[in-house]
Amino acid sequence: MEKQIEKERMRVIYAVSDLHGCYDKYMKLLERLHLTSDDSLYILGDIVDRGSGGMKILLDLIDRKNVFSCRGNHDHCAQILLRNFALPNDGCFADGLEEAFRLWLSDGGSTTYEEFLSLDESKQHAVLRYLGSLLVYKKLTVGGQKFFLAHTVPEKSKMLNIDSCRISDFIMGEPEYEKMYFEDAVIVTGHTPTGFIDPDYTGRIWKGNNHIAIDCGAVFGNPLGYICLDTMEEIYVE
Ligand SMILES: [Mn+2]
Repeated sequence: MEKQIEKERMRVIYAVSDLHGCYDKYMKLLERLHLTSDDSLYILGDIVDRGSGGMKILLDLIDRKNVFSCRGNHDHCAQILLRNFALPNDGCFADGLEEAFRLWLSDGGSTTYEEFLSLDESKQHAVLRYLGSLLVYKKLTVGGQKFFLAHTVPEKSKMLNIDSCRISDFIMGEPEYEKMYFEDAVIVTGHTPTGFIDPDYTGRIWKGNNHIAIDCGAVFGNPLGYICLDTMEEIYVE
């Protein structure tokens, strides 16, 4: 009987975002979750930049079968700019990217760039392949509730016509948190530290208008927050 109950344990789905190279908090999160092969964790982008452990996180993610990652603006820049500026004999297609490279380095990319250069060639290619495989967004139904997961979403009028959206809308769009986009689906995003949505929510998950914002600003010294989509429980890793 006990065995049967164990067997019927539901799969559990979690979401976290904006790890920004915080390798220690990422490892603590995994220790807390005890993911079984039936469970899933979705990382909603910005794995790299600012913190110094982005490459270590990516190399760990490559081998995990039940952790899925969406594309954030920092991951997107890292993929393009590392390929053009950090690989030997490359740079021949980098014309016009120099300004983007300089801006990226000053916006948190320098730690990623240095960490990438310290990897051996096979790991560099593995990291670039993984960055190239990131999801733009993911639609899920959990316990009958629909979810839309992405690094960010564009304004409501664009989002309601999703087929005309561009990839950039989901990696650097500006959500209208004050508007309800969908009656029947919950949007989950990172990208904007919750303290910028409402200062009262600094370091905590923000919820409103069928939208859950989960970037608590872990790289700025706040806890790493994550949410269980089955129970809506919020959990925080210091
Ligand atoms: Mn972002």
